[in-house]
Amino acid sequence: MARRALITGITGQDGSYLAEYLLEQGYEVWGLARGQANPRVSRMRKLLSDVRVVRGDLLDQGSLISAVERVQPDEVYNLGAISFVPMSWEQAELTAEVTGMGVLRMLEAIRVCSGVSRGASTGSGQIRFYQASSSEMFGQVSETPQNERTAFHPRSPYGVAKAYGHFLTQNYRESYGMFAVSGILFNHESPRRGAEFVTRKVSLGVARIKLGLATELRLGNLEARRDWGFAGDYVKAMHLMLQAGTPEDYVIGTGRMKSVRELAEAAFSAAGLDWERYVVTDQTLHRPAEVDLLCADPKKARVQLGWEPNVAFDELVALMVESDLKLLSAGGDLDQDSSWP
Ligand code: NAP
Ligand code: G4F
Repeated sequence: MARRALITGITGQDGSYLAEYLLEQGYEVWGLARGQANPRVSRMRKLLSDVRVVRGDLLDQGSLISAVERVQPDEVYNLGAISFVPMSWEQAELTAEVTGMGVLRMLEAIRVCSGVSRGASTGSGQIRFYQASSSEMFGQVSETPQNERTAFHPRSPYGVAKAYGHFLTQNYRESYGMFAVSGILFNHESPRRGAEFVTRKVSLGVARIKLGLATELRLGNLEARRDWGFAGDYVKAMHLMLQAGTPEDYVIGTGRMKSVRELAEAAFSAAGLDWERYVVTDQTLHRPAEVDLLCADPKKARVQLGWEPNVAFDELVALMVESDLKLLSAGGDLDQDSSWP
């Protein structure tokens, strides 16, 4: 019988790549979708017609219990979150509820539905749980590169909410013997990345300028450095973590970092343009507290899971620019329905 996976956050970037990958592996894939008439659900259905949809919301415990009861999954991937860091200052309580408490509700749904009790051991037949933890938890980093033992010092309400979800996942593993793991993923991007994140903002900005639809690109802190990889590579790591013999947490990243300035340089250059002529810095885009740098040490994932990233930074940037040039040339815009190529 096909293994069954339930993915929260199915309408997001990672949900789409993970669903595609699991379908290729022969899984029956279910996606949890929220809202009465969520336009992102129809966009997802266009791309992934084989995904089955179950309604539910990370804010609603009962809906998660119903979803788990209905789907009877072998694996649950909790990717749903408010994931845009600046929004977490504007709606800190909502971020805590969705990104933090949502983890508790999902874990409880699994615990209740599978009848797991205290002190059980991680046996076969259990629902395996993946939590989308984040390198934002490292925040003001205490060492570079960051590994599974690096201390957390989150710098945003989002990072704090993710740290709660991370520790709770560990706690359910230790308290109930659940096969519950966290992937501490560093920034990963793609042509399906939300337009609010800096890589896609830049690739879309370059495409608009190249096509004569804009004359400048406004950015915030050009000195921030990130470890950027390709989302398609990272969802494979999520799957590998749930196939491992023992439940453990892993850092996933490339081990290389670039600044936002270098990102802009690479993206404009991919379109044959000089970034300095178009990029304007805007103080209003700076954050109340910044994460200056993030760089992964993915050694544990390489050694224990055999995971390695395949797409390098320059290749990733070029493919995003190329994709946005095609999208905008074909008359696409950023309506929720058409922002995915
Ligand atoms: P994304 O594109 O922003 O997708 C977020 C998803 O969460 C969307 O499907 C959204 O659904 C869903 N969601 C929001 N509120 C919800 C609620 N109340 N109930 C159920 N679902 C809800 O994020 P992503 O880039 O794919 O990232 C996936 C996960 O990995 C997130 O948890 C993110 O925080 C984490 N992460 C991402 C990165 C990265 O670089 N991409 C790195 C580390 C960790 P709607 O369509 O209904 O809004
Ligand atoms: O692309 P960003 O918004 O991503 P950020 O804040 O690193 O968060 C992403 O990665 C996390 C993993 O580390 C995830 F957990 C999280 O869900 C999300 O996917 O910003 C990257 C950097 C920041 O330092 C920001 O200050 O780019 C800088 N930046 C400079 N100008 C900008 C801009 N960011 C955005 N979004 N827009 C700008 O105009």
